[in-house]
Amino acid sequence: MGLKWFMTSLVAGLMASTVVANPLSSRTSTTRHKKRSCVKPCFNSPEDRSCWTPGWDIHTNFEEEVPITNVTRTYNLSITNVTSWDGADGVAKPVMLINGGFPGPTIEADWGDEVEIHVTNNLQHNGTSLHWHGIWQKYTNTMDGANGCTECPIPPGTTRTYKFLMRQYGTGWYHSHFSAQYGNGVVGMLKINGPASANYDVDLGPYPITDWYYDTADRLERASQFSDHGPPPDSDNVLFNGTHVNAEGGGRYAKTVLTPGKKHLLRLVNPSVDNTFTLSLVGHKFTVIAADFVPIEPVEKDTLFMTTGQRYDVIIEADQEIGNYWFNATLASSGMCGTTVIDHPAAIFSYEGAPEDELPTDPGAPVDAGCADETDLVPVVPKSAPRDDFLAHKNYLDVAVTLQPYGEKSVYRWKINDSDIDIEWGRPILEYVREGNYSWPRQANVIEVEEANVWTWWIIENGSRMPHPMHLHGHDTMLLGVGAGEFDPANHTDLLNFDNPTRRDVVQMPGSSWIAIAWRTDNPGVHLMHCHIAWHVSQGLSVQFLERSSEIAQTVDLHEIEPNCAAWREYEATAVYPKHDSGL
Ligand SMILES: *[C@@H]1O[C@H](CO)[C@@H](O)[C@H](O)[C@H]1NC(C)=O
Ligand SMILES: *[C@@H]1O[C@H](CO)[C@@H](O)[C@H](O)[C@H]1NC(C)=O
Ligand SMILES: *[C@@H]1O[C@H](CO)[C@@H](O)[C@H](O)[C@H]1NC(C)=O
Ligand SMILES: *[C@@H]1O[C@H](CO)[C@@H](O)[C@H](O)[C@H]1NC(C)=O
Ligand SMILES: *[C@@H]1O[C@H](CO)[C@@H](O)[C@H](O)[C@H]1NC(C)=O
Ligand SMILES: *[C@@H]1O[C@H](CO)[C@@H](O)[C@H](O)[C@H]1NC(C)=O
Ligand SMILES: *[C@@H]1O[C@H](CO)[C@@H](O)[C@H](O)[C@H]1NC(C)=O
Ligand SMILES: *[C@@H]1O[C@H](CO)[C@@H](O)[C@H](O)[C@H]1NC(C)=O
Ligand SMILES: *[C@@H]1O[C@H](CO)[C@@H](O)[C@H](O)[C@H]1NC(C)=O
Ligand SMILES: CC(=O)N[C@H]1CO[C@H](CO)[C@@H](O)[C@@H]1O
Ligand SMILES: [Cu+2]
Repeated sequence: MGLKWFMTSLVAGLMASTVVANPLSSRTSTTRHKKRSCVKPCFNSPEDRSCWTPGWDIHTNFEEEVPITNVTRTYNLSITNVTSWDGADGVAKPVMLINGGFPGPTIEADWGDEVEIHVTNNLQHNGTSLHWHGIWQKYTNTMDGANGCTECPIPPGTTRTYKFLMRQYGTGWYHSHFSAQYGNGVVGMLKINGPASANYDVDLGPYPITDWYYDTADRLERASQFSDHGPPPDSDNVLFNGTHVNAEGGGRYAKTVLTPGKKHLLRLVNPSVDNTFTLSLVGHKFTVIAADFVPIEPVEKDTLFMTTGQRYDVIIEADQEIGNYWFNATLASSGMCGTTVIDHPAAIFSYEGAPEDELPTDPGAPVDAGCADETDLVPVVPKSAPRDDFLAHKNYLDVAVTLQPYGEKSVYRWKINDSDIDIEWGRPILEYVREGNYSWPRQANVIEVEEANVWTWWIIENGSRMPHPMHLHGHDTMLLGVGAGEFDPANHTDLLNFDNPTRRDVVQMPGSSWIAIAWRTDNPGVHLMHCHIAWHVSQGLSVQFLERSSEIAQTVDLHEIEPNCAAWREYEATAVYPKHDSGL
């Protein structure tokens, strides 16, 4: 560690402001939370990753405090349409890319930095909008990138700037929220440096594992809604860090180099449109230290289940013989959690000094893959919720798949609380809020949550055999419990955990089951909650929570969205392609 780095950290740490800018001034809290902070000055190093800078560490309650650095990191992202691209697995296909690659550039920042991201839509015939998955956008709701909810899509040929503070740290990703467009490749990673709950030597960075289809997401989504079409398509490949061999024998395996004897931090991300994976590395274990953007008490796993949208920060210790090892992504045999035509998708983890051109030889023990979320994920910063309040104030949201006539045919629609969402790109709910107009269409699926700083309770019941990865914008959800069938308050309340349960931003709701989740109304704004299977949200599986609507205008300038909305409405009036799904 260089002296310059040390001095910079020291100065930044000493100057770090102790009060988080809070536009709701009546609620500004000036009291520092008591932290188990280091007795010695706290610096992040391989010997102590729990430290960050003096006064800031893994125990800091990051929901309430941020080490504001006054650093702004700037990125330019350009989204283009490429009719034939073979840069992933060697098979040419139509894509939409960010700065010409898949995944797009990693947005990297330190905890407490601000980012300013200029997004230019260089597509000819699609809008776009970029959502920063897992970032709460507290007091910056207009930056959430959920078109039809918090903004209008960015029309072709124009640029919009997203600017926000990194209140959280860890691993995330960003993606288009314009229909199923992210399935065409409009995806990138977020890496926010901060403390960690276990030590490591080397940060290997983000490692996305994703399904990959040779047809376009637009065509697949349109086809998969028809009842005579059969189940959603198999993915044609699974990419590891953007690459893999293909079914015809071309392409190449992704290869990651490990330093013998060292501990490596790997930031796993599942940016799929449909698939879930159970991950394993032959001969090695994963020490899991974060689930989504929430640091957890370190827990060791031989295999790790990761549904669409989720992330895991894991530490891999290179303590085996020097050699090449398979890193496998196993799919559930039920087919309910996605399917692929590729046999045993895998990547290579290679120790320095191992033979360069040899494939690993040990296939490892077969992995028993299911569709259920990991358990035993205990957040480092504990949060508990009041059990008594749950029974009095719980809400039900039932999910059901229905068939609706569509010309001569019929199409699937995913309903939640009896309505499939259908947002209007040119009329985001934030615009209604600015106008004080509460007469949005029923299919905006708006749920108003007005009371400030209270827990809200949601029991989501699943009327289908299919599991759904449920993602909430604007908050981490507390997962109180999961069970089969219908939720029965008399029989099931005792099974719920209110004492520091798992918190994260995507939870897997199993088929024919219920989940009980909770979140606190500490973030005025419009926040989507949706299934992260692209086909399901396209076909309606989403609501938008309108939280503390009367306070939103005190936290963000709602006029900010208007120039882009005006440009979008002008474009949409003569657009080549019409909107053909929920818009999300
Ligand atoms: C950031 O700027 C604020 C306001 O100018 C200042 O009070 C604070 O000390 C600065 N923090 C750092 C780490 O430079
Ligand atoms: C972004 O683009 C602008 C305008 O072309 C340019 O001035 C700036 O240097 C670019 N910034 C980065 C970080 O690439
Ligand atoms: C992408 O290019 C193809 C082929 O040139 C064209 O048909 C399609 O409309 C374009 N899509 C967008 C969104 O620009
Ligand atoms: C986006 O572009 C694709 C072609 O690239 C097209 O199939 C689709 O309909 C377009 N969607 C919208 C809403 O413009
Ligand atoms: C992922 O790929 C990028 C670009 O090729 C590379 O720089 C990075 O090291 C790779 N990450 C891992 C964990 O292998
Ligand atoms: C891992 O992938 C390799 C290469 O496809 C395969 O031979 C091996 O059987 C797989 N192992 C597991 C545990 O899935
Ligand atoms: C579900 O929809 C009904 C009818 O629109 C509404 O009265 C009810 O409040 C909704 N449920 C929730 C939890 O918002
Ligand atoms: C509210 O917005 C809707 C949809 O744009 C519009 O039809 C209606 O007239 C507006 N209501 C008021 C009171 O402005
Ligand atoms: C609770 O479960 C028992 C056994 O499964 C069942 O007989 C009983 O009806 C359930 N209670 C309620 C209130 O549904
Ligand atoms: C809302 C809803 O459809 N709930 C169903 C969820 O699944 C169980 C078991 O299949 C059914 O009993 C519920 O009716
Ligand atoms: Cu779903």
